[in-house]
Amino acid sequence: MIKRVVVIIPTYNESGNVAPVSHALGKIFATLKSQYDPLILFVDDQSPDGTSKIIKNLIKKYSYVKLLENKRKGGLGHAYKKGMIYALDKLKADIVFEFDADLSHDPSKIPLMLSAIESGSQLVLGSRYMTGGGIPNNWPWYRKFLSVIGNIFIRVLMGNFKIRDWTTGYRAITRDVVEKIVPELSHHAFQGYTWQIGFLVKTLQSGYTVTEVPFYFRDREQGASKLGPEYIINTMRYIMKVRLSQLLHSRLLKFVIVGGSGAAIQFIALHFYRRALPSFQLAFFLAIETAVLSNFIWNNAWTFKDRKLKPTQIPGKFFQFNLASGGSILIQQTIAFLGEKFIGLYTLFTFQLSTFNFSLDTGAMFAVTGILVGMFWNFFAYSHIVWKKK
Ligand SMILES: Nc1nc2c(ncn2[C@@H]2O[C@H](COP(=O)(O)OP(=O)(O)OP(=O)(O)O)[C@@H](O)[C@H]2O)c(=O)[nH]1
Ligand SMILES: [Mg+2]
Repeated sequence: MIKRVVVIIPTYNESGNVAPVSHALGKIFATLKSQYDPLILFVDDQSPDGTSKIIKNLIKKYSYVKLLENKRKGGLGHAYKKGMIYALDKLKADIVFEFDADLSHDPSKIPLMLSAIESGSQLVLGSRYMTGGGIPNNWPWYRKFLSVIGNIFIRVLMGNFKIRDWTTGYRAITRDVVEKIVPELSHHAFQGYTWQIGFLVKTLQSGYTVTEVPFYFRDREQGASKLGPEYIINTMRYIMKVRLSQLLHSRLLKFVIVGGSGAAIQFIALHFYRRALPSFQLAFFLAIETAVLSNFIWNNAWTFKDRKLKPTQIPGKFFQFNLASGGSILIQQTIAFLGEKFIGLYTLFTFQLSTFNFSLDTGAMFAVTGILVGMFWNFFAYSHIVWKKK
C-alpha cells in the first residue's frame, strides 16, 4: 500500500524560503514515488511579507504543494496543531513530518527517517547531538552554548539520557501518535520549544518507540529568526511544570505521604493505647500494628492502586507486608546500634564547622540515615514483593 506522507511547514515571513524549500523537497519526493505519496502542507499565519501569495503561485506549479491559512499568528505549536489535524482529516496522512521553511533541515534525511518508521519507530527525531549530526560552525558562541547546554540541561532535568535532541523541529510522526498526542497538548504548549518538548514527553510517557537519525543543521540564509529570550524562559518553565506534575503523580511521593501519615497514626495511637492498656509493651506493639494496617490499606488503595490486590490475596499479602515493615524496623535498629557503638549516639557528639557556626549532630545523622535506608527497603519490598508487577 502506498502511504501518504505530509511534510508540514509552518511559515511566518518566509517569502524568500518557500520556493527553494518546495523545490528541494520535490527532488526528494521524486525518489520516494514507488512507496509513498508525499505532499507539502504550508501553514501560514497571515505573514505580512506576502508568503501566502507566493505559496499560491507555487501550488499552480507543483501539484504536491498545499496551503492552510490561519486567521492570526498563534505560535509554532498552534500552527502545527492545525496543520496536523488538517493533514490527517483532509489529506489522509499516514505519516507527517515537522519541517522548517528555512532549509535548516536536511531534506535528504527524509528517506532514512521513513525507513526508521518502517522498522517500527513511531516518532523519529532528526538529531543534531549525535555522531553524524551537528550545528552550524558559524553560529555565535552564545547560540552554540545555549543549544548544547540547553539540551544537556533538559536531559538532566528529565532524567532521560537516551534522547539526545529534545528541541529539534525535524521529526517524522506516525498517524497513531498524532491522534493520541495532539489532543493532549493545550494552548500552554504553543510557544517556542514547549510544543516540541511537550510532544516528545507525552509520546515517551505513552510508551511509543522514539528513535533518532542524525543530521547537520544548516543556518538560515533568508528571513529572520523567531528565536528570542522568552523561548528559553518558557522552555524552562514548561519543563519544571512537567517534572512537578510527574512528581505529584509519582508512586514515590504517595508512598512517602502514606508512610508519614503512618508515623503520625502510630504516635497518636500510642498515646491512647497507653491510657487504655495496662502494659506499655502491648500498647507499643498495638500502635505499630495500627500504623501498619493503615499503611497497608492506603498503599493498596492509592500508592499501588494499579496493582490492587484481590480479596483472596489480602491475608497472605498483609502478612508479607508485616514482615517487610519488620525488616525496615530491624534495619533502623541496626543502624542506630552501630551508630551508638562506634560514635556514641547519646553523647550527642557534635562537630563544629566554625566558619559557618554550624553544628551537625551525628546522632541525628544516624537517625536520618536509618530512616532513609528503612524507607528505601520498604519501597523496594512493597513494589517488588507485596505489590509486585504481574
Ligand atoms: N505559522 C507560523 N509559523 C511560525 C511561527 N513561528 C515560527 N514559525 C515557523 O516555524 C519555523 C521555525 O522557526 P525559526 O524562526 O526558523 O526558528 P528556529 O529554527 O528555532 O531559529 P532560526 O533557524 O535561527 O530562525 C519557521 O519555518 C518559521 O517560519 C508562527 O507563529 N506561526
Ligand atoms: Mg529555523
